[in-house]
Amino acid sequence: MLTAATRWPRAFLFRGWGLFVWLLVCSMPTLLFAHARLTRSLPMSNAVLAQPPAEVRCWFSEPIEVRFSTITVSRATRDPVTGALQPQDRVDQGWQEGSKIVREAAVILPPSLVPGLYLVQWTIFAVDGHKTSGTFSWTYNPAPAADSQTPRGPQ
Ligand SMILES: [Cu+2]
Repeated sequence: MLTAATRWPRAFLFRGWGLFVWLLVCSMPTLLFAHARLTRSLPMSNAVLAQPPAEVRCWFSEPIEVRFSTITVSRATRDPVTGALQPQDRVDQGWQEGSKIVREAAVILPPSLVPGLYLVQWTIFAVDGHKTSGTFSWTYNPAPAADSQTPRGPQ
């Protein structure tokens, strides 16, 4: 028969291990607990586009809660010393219509984009409540070099 003196330490130990294991698992970059990663985007990271895109579309490895997630697209400048991208004016016009829980989501861009460098910043909540975030950038250049990437449509 267990006494109060043996029960309490055991319960405490169990909770301590549970917390430890939970923290360990959640800090591992695996699919075990469905942390959502960005798997694909259009425009692609580092793309140089001759035509202005109408949207920025992102695909994630797990379903995300759109209501608690954000994707913003901003004009950006590159710090000449560090090379880091600094967001300037936000240009996107918010989410496209769609479901509240999706693996694929897009934000609308205005019809007239100024040529330049654009930074996409995403912060998303997977359906398990875990938050992940990241950035990527692309360039709209109406007169690109011959070897530039143009993933979208005919010229
Ligand atoms: Cu997770």
